[in-house]
Amino acid sequence: MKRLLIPLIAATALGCSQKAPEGPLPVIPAPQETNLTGLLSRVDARKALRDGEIECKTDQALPPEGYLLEVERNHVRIVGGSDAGIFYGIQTLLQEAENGGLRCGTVTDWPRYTWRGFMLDEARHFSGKERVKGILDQMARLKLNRFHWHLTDAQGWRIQIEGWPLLTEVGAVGTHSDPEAPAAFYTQEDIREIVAYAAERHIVVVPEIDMPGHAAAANRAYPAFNGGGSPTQPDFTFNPGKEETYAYLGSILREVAGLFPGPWLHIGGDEVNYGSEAWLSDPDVRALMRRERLRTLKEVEGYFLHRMADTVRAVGKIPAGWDDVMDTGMGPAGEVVDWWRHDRPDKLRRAMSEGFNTVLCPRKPLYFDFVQDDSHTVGRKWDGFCPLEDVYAFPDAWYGTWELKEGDMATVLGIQANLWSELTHTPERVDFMVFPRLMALAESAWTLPENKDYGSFSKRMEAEYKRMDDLGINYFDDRDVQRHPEPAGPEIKQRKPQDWKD
Ligand code: TNX
Repeated sequence: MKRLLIPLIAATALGCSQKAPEGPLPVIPAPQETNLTGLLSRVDARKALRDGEIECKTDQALPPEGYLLEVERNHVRIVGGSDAGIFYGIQTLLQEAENGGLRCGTVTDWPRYTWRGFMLDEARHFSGKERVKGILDQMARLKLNRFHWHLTDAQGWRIQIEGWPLLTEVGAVGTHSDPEAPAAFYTQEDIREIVAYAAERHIVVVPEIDMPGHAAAANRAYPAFNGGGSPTQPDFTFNPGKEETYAYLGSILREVAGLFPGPWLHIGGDEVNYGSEAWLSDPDVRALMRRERLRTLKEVEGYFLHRMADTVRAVGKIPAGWDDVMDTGMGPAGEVVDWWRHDRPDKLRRAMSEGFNTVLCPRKPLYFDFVQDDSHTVGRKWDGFCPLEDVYAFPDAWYGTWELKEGDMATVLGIQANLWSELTHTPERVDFMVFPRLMALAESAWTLPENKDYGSFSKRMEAEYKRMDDLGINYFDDRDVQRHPEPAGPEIKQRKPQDWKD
């Protein structure tokens, strides 16, 4: 039996009041089952908060991330299905303590989904180590457990690769709003620090090295592997016709794999057609097409992605990619696809019928670069946007639109929100787009649909708003849209050619 000292909370001398307070347990995400019998007196709670000890143990009969939390007169006990389960039990206890005191009774809890993710794009604008740690703190508290880190794109390459130093010396220069912004990137030491910080919070970091498209920053550094682009997306692709490209990218992926202990390595694979037409006039690609009998650009893309997925497996990782990879003949060999094209439910149906491990992250409602209120002007709106309520209602409210039922969704691993950072150039803007939607995401990812209730969520959010006020988080206040005005977007110095118009 493990004993865990938690300076904040104690089990000694607990006395329960007669009656449990009305209303739901003040915790986000809402736990699955509670049986509450009373509330600790303020004095006892304060004493408990001063010098306590909690009994913690694991029991493998519980779901791995599940836990049982018992608060009795003189005792607090957490049984977790694993250390992660114990950690989540502690998160519940800490939130209770913050929000009105410890309840006596039991909480029996486990997650709906094993993949509860948030993606941060650091290529378009760089957030940096301290901000990322802050996001990981918020995620952990909300029981989110996957941090998808979009580290490379046309606007910047943000991860040091020892074998290819120009990737950061040259490729890390610039942002979406300022192509001349000084180089900003993570050293390998920074990466190790962040990965360890995440692991302490039971968060797995999923690195993404986007290929063969979205590669212009790398191509600025090493033009030898440039596969060309289009007038609006210059130098967009890696060159799939050159054998050297595979060796180059293979050595990058090997270094990346060594930095991230988690099982997944994401190789992007999105929107390749924005630049792949250039391949038709490239002699090396044409030779490849003849040699391998590839008739179309899609087939070239598939050839490239199959080889890179093999490389990912060879370095000991599970390949992950955006749902576009399914169009190139990639089959479900255990890899993960992120379904993002909300207007293509056929792709989701296909992923389900073919048995792809799928993460649901459709633009609507899970792209946090879309605005969350009609009055907002900085961020995407496409025949609608991504309000808090929609994030909360996800995914169940969409099953009808997708023509799918819960029973069809056996290979859904979970859900994820993505913050693309073209227009989030400051911490204030990141906060404004992420909160309070991150709380709704967490409840949608953790809590079973029968235990979700938007009215209860809104009540429990009151404490969250207070806490965010104390922390100085610049959230969007959906109760009073004037309260935190929308921060201005970036001034785009030299707008780079790109795919989006709004
Ligand atoms: C599409 S989603 C992209 C990103 C953009 C985003 C903006 C995806 C796999 N690719 O490159 O930043 O739209 O919403």
